[in-house]
Amino acid sequence: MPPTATQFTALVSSLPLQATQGEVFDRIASDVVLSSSLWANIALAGFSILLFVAMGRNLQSERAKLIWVAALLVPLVSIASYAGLVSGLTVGVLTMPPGHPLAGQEVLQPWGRYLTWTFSTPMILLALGLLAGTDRAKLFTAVTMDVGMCVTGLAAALITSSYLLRWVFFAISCAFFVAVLYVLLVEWPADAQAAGTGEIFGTLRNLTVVLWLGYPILWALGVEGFALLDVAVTSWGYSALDILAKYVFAFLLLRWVAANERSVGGADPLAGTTTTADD
Ligand code: RET
Repeated sequence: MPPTATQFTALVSSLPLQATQGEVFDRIASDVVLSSSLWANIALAGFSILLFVAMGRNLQSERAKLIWVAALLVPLVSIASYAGLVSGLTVGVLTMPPGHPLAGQEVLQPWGRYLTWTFSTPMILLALGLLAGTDRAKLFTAVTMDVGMCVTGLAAALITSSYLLRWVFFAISCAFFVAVLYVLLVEWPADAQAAGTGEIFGTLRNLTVVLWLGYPILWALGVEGFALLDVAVTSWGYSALDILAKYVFAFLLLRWVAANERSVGGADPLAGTTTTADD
């Protein structure tokens, strides 16, 4: 017997990602804490784009320009990311699996965040790697491990079939993250020292490592993991981390590059420290 209209509505609304965009949009708009966490970033990303364009307009060397474009792409990706979230396009409604603290309940899942990190975080690493004067192999390692971290983090957030598998993907994502941390903490400091950018690299590396560690912690404490924090608070947590890890990071980087262009100017931006020292 085909389902009645009421049964059908109940069935559809219990399926993940099946709430209409309009419904999700209304739910976000009616939650002041949640929507302000998104709009604050749209405003800051817009401001950062204008500021960064102005800061980089006089750069001459190829490496400095590459760092600038990478830094500029961070708020550009961000504004698109947050516009996607606020519109409801990249926010789903998930029913959590048995075992999860909110098992059987429908929760809003702003999965677009994880998707767009796949594009923004490689830009942060590209800028840092260029600043450190690293080579292609290490840059490739950092960026691919980082993309692995974001994509498996997205999987962890979207799995509704098994609570265990959410954590399995969380662990896989953490393993990728360890590789990124290794490059940041072990490989690049030595490169930056050799390239003469050790001090600023050290500052930005510390900022990055400390803030990036906040993301998996928030995932574990938020609705995705142990659900100790609600959706709006989790969203503000990510937004606050984003403000520091993206706009403040990129601002400090660009300010330094604009004032010290000679220190980062090499003919081949990805030649590694040995070659660029001879340029
Ligand atoms: C997830 C959950 C799974 C485990 C790990 C994570 C790490 C995320 C990080 C995100 C950084 C994002 C930034 C965005 C700026 O645009 C995916 C939360 C390790 C480190 C800096």
